[in-house]
Order: sequence, then C-alpha cells, then structure tokens
Amino acid sequence: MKLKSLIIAALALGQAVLCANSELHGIYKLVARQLPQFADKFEFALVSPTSASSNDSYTISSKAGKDTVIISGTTVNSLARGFYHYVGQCGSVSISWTESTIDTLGSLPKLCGAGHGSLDGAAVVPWRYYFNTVTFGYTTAFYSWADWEHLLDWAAMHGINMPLAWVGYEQVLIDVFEEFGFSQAQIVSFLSGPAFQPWNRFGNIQGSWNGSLPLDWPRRQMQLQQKIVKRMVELGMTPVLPSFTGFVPNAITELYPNATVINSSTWSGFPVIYTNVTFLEPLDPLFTKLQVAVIQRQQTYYGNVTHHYTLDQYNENSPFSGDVGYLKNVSLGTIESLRAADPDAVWVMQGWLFFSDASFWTDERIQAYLSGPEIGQLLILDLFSEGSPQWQRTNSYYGHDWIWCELHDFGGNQGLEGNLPTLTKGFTSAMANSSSLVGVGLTMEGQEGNQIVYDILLDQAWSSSSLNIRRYTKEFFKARYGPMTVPADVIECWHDLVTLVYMNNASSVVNVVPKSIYELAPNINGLLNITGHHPTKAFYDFSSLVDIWKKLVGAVAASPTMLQHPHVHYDLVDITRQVLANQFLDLYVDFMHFYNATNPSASTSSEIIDHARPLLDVLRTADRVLYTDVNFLLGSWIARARALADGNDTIADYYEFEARNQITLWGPTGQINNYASKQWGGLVGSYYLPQWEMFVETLAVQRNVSAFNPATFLHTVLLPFGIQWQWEKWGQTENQTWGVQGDLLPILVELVQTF
Ligand SMILES: *[C@@H]1O[C@H](CO)[C@@H](O)[C@H](O)[C@H]1NC(C)=O
Ligand SMILES: *[C@@H]1O[C@H](CO)[C@@H](O)[C@H](O)[C@H]1NC(C)=O
Ligand SMILES: *[C@@H]1O[C@H](CO)[C@@H](O)[C@H](O)[C@H]1NC(C)=O
Ligand SMILES: *[C@@H]1O[C@H](CO)[C@@H](O)[C@H](O)[C@H]1NC(C)=O
Ligand SMILES: *[C@@H]1O[C@H](CO)[C@@H](O)[C@H](O)[C@H]1NC(C)=O
Ligand SMILES: *[C@@H]1O[C@H](CO)[C@@H](O)[C@H](O)[C@H]1NC(C)=O
Ligand SMILES: *[C@@H]1O[C@H](CO)[C@@H](O)[C@H](O)[C@H]1NC(C)=O
Ligand SMILES: *[C@@H]1O[C@H](CO)[C@@H](O)[C@H](O)[C@H]1NC(C)=O
Ligand SMILES: *[C@@H]1O[C@H](CO)[C@@H](O)[C@H](O)[C@H]1NC(C)=O
Ligand SMILES: *[C@@H]1O[C@H](CO)[C@@H](O)[C@H](O)[C@H]1NC(C)=O
Ligand SMILES: *[C@@H]1O[C@H](CO)[C@@H](O)[C@H](O)[C@H]1NC(C)=O
Ligand SMILES: CC(=O)N[C@H]1CO[C@H](CO)[C@@H](O)[C@@H]1O
Repeated sequence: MKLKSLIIAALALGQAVLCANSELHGIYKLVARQLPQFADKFEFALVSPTSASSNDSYTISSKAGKDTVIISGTTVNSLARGFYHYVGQCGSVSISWTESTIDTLGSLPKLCGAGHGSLDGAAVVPWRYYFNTVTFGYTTAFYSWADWEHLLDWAAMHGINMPLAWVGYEQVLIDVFEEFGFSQAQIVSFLSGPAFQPWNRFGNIQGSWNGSLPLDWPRRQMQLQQKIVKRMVELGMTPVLPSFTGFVPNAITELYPNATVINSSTWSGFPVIYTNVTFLEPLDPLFTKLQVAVIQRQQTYYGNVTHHYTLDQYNENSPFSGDVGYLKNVSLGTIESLRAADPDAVWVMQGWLFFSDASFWTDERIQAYLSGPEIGQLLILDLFSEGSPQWQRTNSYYGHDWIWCELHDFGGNQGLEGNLPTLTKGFTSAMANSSSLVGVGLTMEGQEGNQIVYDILLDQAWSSSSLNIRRYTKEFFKARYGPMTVPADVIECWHDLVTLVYMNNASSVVNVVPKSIYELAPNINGLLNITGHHPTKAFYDFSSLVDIWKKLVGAVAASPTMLQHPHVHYDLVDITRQVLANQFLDLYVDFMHFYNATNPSASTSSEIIDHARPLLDVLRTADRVLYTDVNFLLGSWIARARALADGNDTIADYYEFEARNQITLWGPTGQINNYASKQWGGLVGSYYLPQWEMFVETLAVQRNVSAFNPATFLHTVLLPFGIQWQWEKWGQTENQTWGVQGDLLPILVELVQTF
C-alpha cells in the first residue's frame, strides 16, 4: 500500500521510482537521529533525474489528510538536503557545526513556501565538496565518533556529496611500507604527531618533535575511518580517499638504492630533520607498485566506495625541476599509477600551489603539469576562489573539471569577516563563464564561527540566480535562532552586522578571517595593519560593531531565556569576543602613544603599569566571557585530545602537548608561531595574558623606547615561557576547569555599562 502510493506520487511527477529500500536506510537513520519524535512521519523515495538535467533534485509534499511528509529525490544526498529544506524553512530549526535544534520541534510543521503544495530544489552543479587537507589538523584532529556523526549529519543536510576523508591514512601507509620491507622504526620516524599529520601527508614535514607517534593512534584512527566512510556512503556521499603521494621514509635509499628519489623543499624554517622530505619520483616503477598497494589496502579497509583520490605533491613544495617536459612526465606517471590501481581513478588536486608559488607556476608550467591526465581524469579544487582565483588565468584549468572553493579561514582564526556578494554573485558569474566548473566547495583550513559565510555558498549551489543577501540573512537567523519567534530587532541587528562585516569590500587587503593582535607576540610596533592571510587591519568601523552588540545585549537582557538557545549564546559570546579584541587594539594604540610620547624615563614604572592596566583587563574580561561557552574552551580541545589515549597517561600527555603546540608555537621552537592561535577561555588567561604582562613589565623596567628589541624579547622571554607552557597539564592549576565557568548575561550587562 505504502509502496504503491509512492509509485503513484512519483509517476505523477513523470519520474520512475528507482527505490531500492536498502539505499534508503541511511536517510531514515539520519531522520531518526535528528528528529526522533517524528521519524515515522517521513517517507522517502528515490526517483530518476529529469531528462533536462542530471543534477540532484528533490520534491517535498504532504499526503492529503495525513500527517506524513513525502520527500522524493534523485539521490540519498538530495533527500537529506530536502529534509533540511523542509524542517529549516518550514519549522525554523537548524543544525550548525556546534549544535542541532531540529529535535526541539514541537510538532511537524506545515509545508511552507510558494503555493504550500510542495517544496522543491535542484542543484545547479553536480558536486558540493567539503574539507581542506589541513582541516583534519586544525578542526578534526581529535574528533570522536560522536563529533563526526554530528558533522556528517550537518554536511549531508547541507547537500555536501563529496567530502574528503583523510582519517586513518597512516595505518594504510604503515601496512604498505612494512610489506615493502621498511622497519617499524623507519616508518615511525617518518610519521608526524596527531595534530600535524596533514603537513606530513603533504610532504612538508616528517617525524614528530617531543615524542613519537604511538602506533595505537593509526590503528584507532583506521577504525574510526571505517565508521566515517560507511556513514558518508550511507548519506549518499562520494568520499575522496587518500592515495600514495610519493613521500616516503628516507630509508628508501637503503632499501631501494636504484629508486629515483629526491628531497623536497625545506618548509617554514623547520630543522632539516623534520622537513626536506624524501620524494619518490612518479616516473619510477616503484611508485606505481606502492600506489597499487596503498589503494588495494585502502579498499580492504573501507571497501570500493570511490574512484576519487586526493593527491598533492607540490603543496608548498617546489618541484625538482621547472622543465615542462619533466612536469608533464610527473603528472603522467602519477595518473598512470592511479589508473593502474583503479581504472576509473580521478585525481583530485588542491590548486593552492598555483597561487602560493605563482612565481614558479607560470601558465606554461601549469599547462604542462596538467597535461598528463586526460580531461575527466583530473578534478582541480580552485582553493581560494573568493580571494585569489586561478581559474581565469589558467583558462579554466585548460578544460579540466574544477570546483569553486571558499577558503576564508586560515588556521582556525576567529575574526568576524566575509564577503557574501562574492560567494553569491561571484560564483554565479563563474558558472556562466566556465563550462568545466562542476561544483562548489568549502576548503577552510579551520572551522570557527562565521557560519553564514559557509552556508550561503552551499545554498547558492541550489540556485541558478544569485541569492538575495537581505532575504537570506533573515531566513538564516529565523532558522538559526528558532523555533522561537526571533524578535524583529534581533534580525535587524543581523542585517546591520552583515552590512558591516560580511560585505567586506576591503577584500584586497583583508580577504580572510582576521586575528586579534593579542594573539601575536607583544611588540611596540608591527602588530597593526597587517594584511594577507592573518590580517589584523581594521576593515570596518569598531564603534558600529559596539552599537550592534549593545542592541543585542539589550535584547537578551530583556528576554534572558533567549540565551538558553545554544546559537544565541554562541553568537553573543562570539560578538563580545570581537568587541573586546577590537577594544584591545584601541587600548594598545593608546598605551603605545603614552609610552612613546611621554619620554618613558620621566614616568615611574608604576605609572607605566597603571597605564597598561585597562589593556590587561580586557584580556581578563575576554577570558571570563569565553569561559561561559563550551565551544570557546581550551579545556574542550585538550579534553578531546587526551580522551583518545584511552586512559594511558603517557600517551595522553603527548596528545595534550600536540594539542597545545599546534595552537601556539606550531613547531618545536615556534617555527610558525601563533599561526593557528585561538581566542578560547583558558588560553587567553593562561597564555596570552602572561605574555602581555611580561611585555608591560619589560617596558616598565626599560622606560626607554629604543631599548625594546622585539627579537630579544621573543627569544629570551616569550619563547621560553611558551615552551614551558607546552608541557603543562590542563586542570592542575587553580581555576582551570574543563567545563564552562560563569554566566554570560551578568558579565554582558556589566560590560555594556563600560562602553
Ligand atoms: C546542472 O545545472 C546547471 C544549471 O541548471 C546546468 O547548466 C548544468 O548543465 C547541469 N549539469 C548537469 C550535469 O546536468
Ligand atoms: C622538544 O623539542 C625541542 C626541539 O627539538 C628540544 O629542544 C626539547 O628539548 C624537546 N623537549 C622535550 C621535553 O622533549
Ligand atoms: C640496481 O641497478 C643496477 C644496474 O642497473 C643493477 O645491477 C642492480 O641489480 C639493481 N639493484 C637493485 C636492488 O635492483
Ligand atoms: C635528504 O634528506 C635526508 C634526510 O631525510 C638526508 O639524510 C639527505 O642527506 C638529504 N639529501 C640531500 C641531497 O640533501
Ligand atoms: C575492489 O575492487 C577491486 C577491483 O578494482 C577488486 O579486486 C577487489 O576485490 C574489490 N574489493 C572489495 C573489498 O570489494
Ligand atoms: C619524459 O619521459 C619520456 C618518456 O619516458 C622521456 O623520453 C623524456 O626524456 C622525459 N622527459 C624529461 C624532461 O624527463
Ligand atoms: C565572465 O565573462 C564576461 C564576458 O566574457 C566578463 O565580462 C566577466 O568579467 C567574466 N566574469 C568572470 C568572473 O570572469
Ligand atoms: C612607538 O615607538 C617605536 C619606536 O620609535 C615605534 O617603532 C612604534 O611604531 C611606536 N608605536 C606606536 C604605536 O606608535
Ligand atoms: C593603520 O591604518 C590606518 C588607516 O588605514 C591609519 O589611520 C593608521 O594610522 C595605521 N596605523 C598604523 C600603526 O600604521
Ligand atoms: C602507555 O603507552 C606507552 C607508550 O606506548 C607504553 O610504553 C606503556 O606501557 C603504556 N602504559 C600502560 C599503562 O598501558
Ligand atoms: C581564581 O579565581 C578567583 C576568583 O576569580 C581569583 O580570586 C583567584 O585569583 C584565581 N586564581 C588564580 C590562580 O588565578
Ligand atoms: C637544508 C637542506 O639540507 N636542504 C636540502 C634538501 O634536499 C635537497 C636535495 O633535493 C638539497 O639540495 C638541499 O640542500
């Protein structure tokens, strides 16, 4: 009876039912996780695509007289997207990276939207891609299965159908290297620690400083990946799996003396033992043997679930030669190795290199390097399309398939920033100009805040005209803060905020998420007006942000239960975080003017310290604010890392070191210091505040503008402090809690009085 009515519903749409029920269990399970109380009210059906387009599409309708919602779509992924379209738009609930409010629905919402008879959607591109190789370091390094389940539900409901899936790669490598005669010691000395594996996978670094990778890690990660890949497939996604890249333990020269190997570049000032990674040339027959072994091993662990393989050889690594014949041979050897392992293999490449090393990668060299694979065998991620697109200069990658990607965030930095017009109009105009554009992608280095900037691109993938930003903002916050009715003045605040920070027209100087100067090594100059990938330059009027913030605080003070909504709480903390970071910048400038203008030798040390007090107080306040939300805690990051050691304290201590090192010194002695800095409760108080206190004390002692030497201060004061901090253990000092501390509202109410 049920099936028959489904067939009739589908025939009415002129489509054939393809539905094999086993394919649908993934979507039914998703609904059971997200909306358990109404799970039996949904019926899903797979239908064949229309003749006009093979892109994904879905239709939502309700059964006449019955309390049942019917969603039919061309793929399981489009069903997930359809489900979210319905609950999000008609029920005003949402899922974000941090929370889902879908299960707060009190009743099944009525169909909404045009005509109320049905809702539908159709993608304008075949692929919606997700993840940067380094997101597996900055965001998911310590994710548990529960974290992954949430994130994959988020991804499915946002229509993502091509996620990168790097977890557990090291177990595959270990097995294959052992099969090829490498000893465990030789392999382990090559592998990097849990927080740094992406750069080992890229061949930027090798080995692990301050302890080596316990073999327990890759084994457990492989088991985690088995669940991840299975879930991805169940949710209608095509995972992009790793492959053999060519980076190998340096013992290869002893084991295979005839193999053609070169050392790749040194990277970011790392000591040579941790970089200059050995690279087996793809022209060597051994390369293909290793490729086949890696892919076969991977198929044994995860099944034959994809033909798409991620493979980057020159990400911030220079090729051995710029000869165009050589570059063509390398890519030809590489694709041939992949196709020896999987005859339908498609090579997926992050296109970052063509931008980051543009002086090497001339158009001629790019064309040569991309000429090995045939059209259809290569998929390029135009990694930074919103900031530094490369598709135009390469004539759409000379006809290869490519994806328009948003990078936006480097190292999980947290400033409020975005350019919604570029993500909407910029993408639709690229669609009109490039016939080999096959998708949109999110390729942020780390996921932190600014969620509207990501959702809008994924939604643009389902709209042939550019989304209207004002309308989008309203709908977005109705769902983000729902199912409660969101006060009109709160929506108005968000329109103002979008105009202020998410239409960033200073894109040429601040084209990504900025960071606060308090996350940098304290200095008497050089912190302000930084542009590029970690900008500190103010690109909007700070006082306008304060006005918006005050209105939002007023709204939640008038109606305090609003703060019980996790997204309202998150956003209030995030905006307050930004207000305080901006205030810190202003106070820093004031303090430096005082120090510089009044000959400091005329002031006493205590006068100098008094002048710096408001500056340091901002950090104390920021720490208190951040401590009120579980999503802004250093303790959360460290707890996740330690939990993966499953009770072994020695291993847990190493994971904690890894967790701390990545967000601070990033390297044994600060090689890319503060790159992945965070404004987190506990981190501001235990790491940044002491450094600024030492800075103020140093100035108060010196009392002489020309006495301050930034390099000396860094090496004799900050780095020794930082190195010692790496080895501390969270929770052993007074006030270091793992969970939240304090209530946000009283802090906010008190704080607005001071502005
Ligand atoms: C997907 O939709 C877009 C816009 O309607 C269209 O140009 C494109 O040809 C479609 N792609 C496929 C594979 O059908
Ligand atoms: C950590 O590594 C650095 C750099 O190699 C080294 O100087 C230091 O002694 C190491 N510390 C520990 C505790 O292993
Ligand atoms: C290396 O190449 C030389 C010369 O072609 C050959 O004699 C030797 O057997 C090869 N060694 C190995 C280990 O393949
Ligand atoms: C390549 O790197 C290895 C260490 O990984 C080193 O032993 C070797 O000397 C390097 N080769 C060259 C030519 O620099
Ligand atoms: C995967 O496909 C290969 C052929 O490409 C086949 O040899 C192998 O048995 C398959 N593995 C699994 C686990 O299905
Ligand atoms: C590229 O490979 C071909 C065929 O193996 C070879 O003849 C040619 O010398 C190679 N070119 C370069 C620059 O390595
Ligand atoms: C698309 O092409 C049109 C006309 O060829 C051109 O004016 C426009 O700048 C192009 N847009 C992009 C984003 O390249
Ligand atoms: C303070 O004076 C130092 C030394 O002259 C100068 O480098 C720095 O830019 C000044 N700082 C500010 C904020 O004006
Ligand atoms: C930063 O730039 C702004 C204008 O863009 C300028 O007013 C300010 O003086 C600059 N600050 C420094 C320290 O250079
Ligand atoms: C913890 O792990 C270390 C390193 O792998 C190992 O040597 C030690 O035996 C383990 N301790 C326990 C209690 O299992
Ligand atoms: C812990 O918090 C209390 C209350 O805020 C404060 O008085 C005390 O100084 C803090 N202790 C440390 C070690 O920071
Ligand atoms: C610093 C260093 O030793 N770099 C080496 C990396 O490897 C290449 C060989 O490919 C050498 O030329 C560099 O000197």
